[in-house]
Amino acid sequence: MAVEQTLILLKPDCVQRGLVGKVVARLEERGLQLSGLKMMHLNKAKCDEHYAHLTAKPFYPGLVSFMTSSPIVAMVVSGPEAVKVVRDMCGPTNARNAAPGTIRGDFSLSTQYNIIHASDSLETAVKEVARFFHKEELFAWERKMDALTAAPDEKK
Ligand code: IDP
Ligand code: MG
Repeated sequence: MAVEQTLILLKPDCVQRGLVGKVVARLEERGLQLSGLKMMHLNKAKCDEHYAHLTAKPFYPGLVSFMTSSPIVAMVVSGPEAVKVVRDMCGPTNARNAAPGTIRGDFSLSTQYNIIHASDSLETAVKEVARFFHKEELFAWERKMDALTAAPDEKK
């Protein structure tokens, strides 16, 4: 099982509602390792690049205003199959369909204001990590508790 990195954005609703700590805690408690974390203000150009697959959608102008309305927190976490693990922790896009226990299912009632972005595949994750983080902002560090987060063959 490969150790992967995935990109997470805690959206303006998450920051405005004071939920950053709770969401970061869930990721840490699951055993994912923080590799990078910073606050930033998205601009339209970055939003267009990040959501290129959605620019033609009728809701896109609203999505840009939302995502650029106030700061976000960008994070990279790593762990075995981190891309799928984090997507599963988020739940589906429409938070009303998200199961209790997922981040969207516990903290949101909205399709647009759904708290969190997470990369949807390993290929996307590689691009998204590079889109939001410079190499020197990412940290490969030895975490002492790693002997207990997964068996050795799950972290190759
Ligand atoms: P994802 O965040 O679950 O990967 P995407 O389809 O990639 O979902 O959409 C990106 C973001 O665009 C969503 O998280 C949400 O904020 C917004 N969005 C997606 N679909 C809709 C919609 O139908 N109405 C309003 N906003 C939407
Ligand atoms: Mg997506």
